[in-house]
Order: sequence, then structure tokens, then C-alpha cells
Amino acid sequence: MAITTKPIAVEGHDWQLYTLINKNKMSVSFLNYGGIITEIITPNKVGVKENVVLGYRDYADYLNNKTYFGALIGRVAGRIENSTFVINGDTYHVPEGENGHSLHGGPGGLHTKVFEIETLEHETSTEAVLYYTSEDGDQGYPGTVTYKVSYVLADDNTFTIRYEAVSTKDTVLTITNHSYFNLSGNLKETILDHDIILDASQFVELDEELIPTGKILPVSGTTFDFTQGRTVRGAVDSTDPQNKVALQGYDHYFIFDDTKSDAVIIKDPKSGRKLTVQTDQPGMVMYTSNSLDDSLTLQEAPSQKYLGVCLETQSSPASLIHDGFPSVFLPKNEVYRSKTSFRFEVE
Ligand code: G6D
Repeated sequence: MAITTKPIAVEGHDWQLYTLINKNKMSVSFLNYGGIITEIITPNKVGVKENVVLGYRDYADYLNNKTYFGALIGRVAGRIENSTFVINGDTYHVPEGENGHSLHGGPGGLHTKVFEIETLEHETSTEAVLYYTSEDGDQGYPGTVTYKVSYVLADDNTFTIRYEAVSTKDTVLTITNHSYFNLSGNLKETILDHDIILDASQFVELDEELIPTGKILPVSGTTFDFTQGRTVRGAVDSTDPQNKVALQGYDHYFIFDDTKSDAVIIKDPKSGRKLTVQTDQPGMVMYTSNSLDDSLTLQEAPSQKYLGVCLETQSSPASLIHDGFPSVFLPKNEVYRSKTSFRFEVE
């Protein structure tokens, strides 16, 4: 096991690239900027090690990371309707994005922050701890929030992200990681034929602006039923209005049935790679890179639609408007804790 670091000078910014390596030579690389995961190297069924996440070829492109490749997302992952919420009778207005709705913590969200890094070697894992303090009023949110995020790579090829945060005032917060996974290896294929199982019998209906309507729908009998396994290809020509609002893909919050089981299992038959996700979060936005075009230069290939699948485990900002959704409220001085693990295997 090892941890290496490399200076990355980008347009006047002095970043550090960290790489966690386990005993099987699986590795996870990330920047201290945004905690951005730039590469995850895992073996395929014949032992060939290849990258399984989307990342830019030129690190400078992360300065304008509108796709949020690999980034930590906060204070509130997802969309806040009309960029407005109320806490204890006080109304807050945070930076507006598309159609006046705030996305992923705003233009100065967690994906743009430089973290302090501490590295630790354990008996069967290597760990990097990322620290950042977001001042009261940052991006319009109340409370000074101290973040502590751990990236842990274990010798059983499980990569775990543990999140902790505490605020000096009542606030709203749900943080995630926005990596785009592609198990084909070095972006050889799209994710259209990845076989995906989700432990979710319900999902959240969206309007044309990708804002939750407040309705929670059953997946049964629809292209959103991944309970027995399904590929994203089924959405490409789907007439389901919910696939249509997501540009013939998925961009939806799935509500997990049981947070003790495997929340997500993704298999790529060609490479033999299997990714199993476990989380303590009540749900996850699955985004199938529906709005990716060919304009971005990634490490191994140009970007394209359906090139990666994001598994944004989190609570739901819809809870700021509607009852019955997993809350993003964080009381003053209460420690927010969340954990999601990604286990890579071959079959
Ligand atoms: C699009 O709607 C999607 C988001 O879910 C995603 O996070 C972003 O692109 C990268 O806005």
C-alpha cells in the first residue's frame, strides 16, 4: 500500500494530486481542489488495469468543471427550487443556476474549494482526510461549516467515502461525490449496456426543469424499475415522460428500500467488472450523463452522451418544499455523518 503526491500547477494555482494505492495495485487519484477524483484504476477480468471514471486530460479544465467530474458536492447536492429556502422563519436566497434554481451548492460550492489533506496508512487500507471550513454566509448559506471527508482505499478493492460536517448555526446540508463511473475501462464504450440493479421501488417525479413535483412514483412497470437489473439503453427510445425530461436518460432521485443491503450493483459483461455500492443515505440521484456532448477532452477519449453514470448518494433538497422527502436540515452543532462505499470486483 502507498500514497503518492504530485504537484499540479494550473494557471497560477498550486494543487496537489494524491494517489492511494492498495496491495493489488488498485488506485484512486484525487486533487486537493474540490476533492476531485481524477482516476480510479481497477483490473478487468483478465487483469488489465484501466481507468473507470471520467476525468479531464488537462487539469486546467477542472477550473471550469461544469460537469462536476469527480467532485465533492455541497453544501446541498442537487437542485434547490427557486434557489430559496426558509430556516426558523428566515428566508435564504442562494446563487441561481439554470431556470433560477440553485444547483450543487452554487458556483463557489465545495467542488471549487481547496482542502487541507492528511494522509494515513492503516494495516489493510490507506486513507486521506480532506478538511475545509466554509464561513457563515458562504454561497448564501447560514452557519460556519467545518467539513471532514475521508477517502479510504482498502485492500479488498473497496473505496469508501466518509463525510462529516458540523455547523455553528441551523443550516441545510447534504454532500456527495459526483464521479462518473464507466466500467468498460479507459472509456472504451458508453454505459448504455452496463447492467444496473437498484434497490429502489420508488423514485421522485421531475418537471421539465428537473425540479421535483412533490410526487413519489413506483418504478414497477416502467423503465425506472432496476430492481431486477436493467440497462440504460432502454431509456434511449423510451416514451416515458420522465425519461424525456432527462433527455432520454435518467437524472432522478431513487429512494432506497433498505439501506442495509447493496444499494447499487453495476456489471459490465465485456470487461467483467462489477461495482457494488453500499450507503447509509436514504437515496441517490442516478445521472446518466444525458447532457454530455463531444466538446470535452477526457483522459482517454472525447466526451459523449451516456459515457458515465453518476451515483450521487444523498438526501433530497425537495424536502425544503415538500413533506415526506429525506431531510437536508442540519441543526446547529449536530454532526452530519454519511458513508458510501464502492467495491470493485471482477466476474
Ligand atoms: C445536469 O441535471 C444534471 C445534473 O443532475 C448533473 O449533476 C449536472 O448536469 C452535471 O445539470
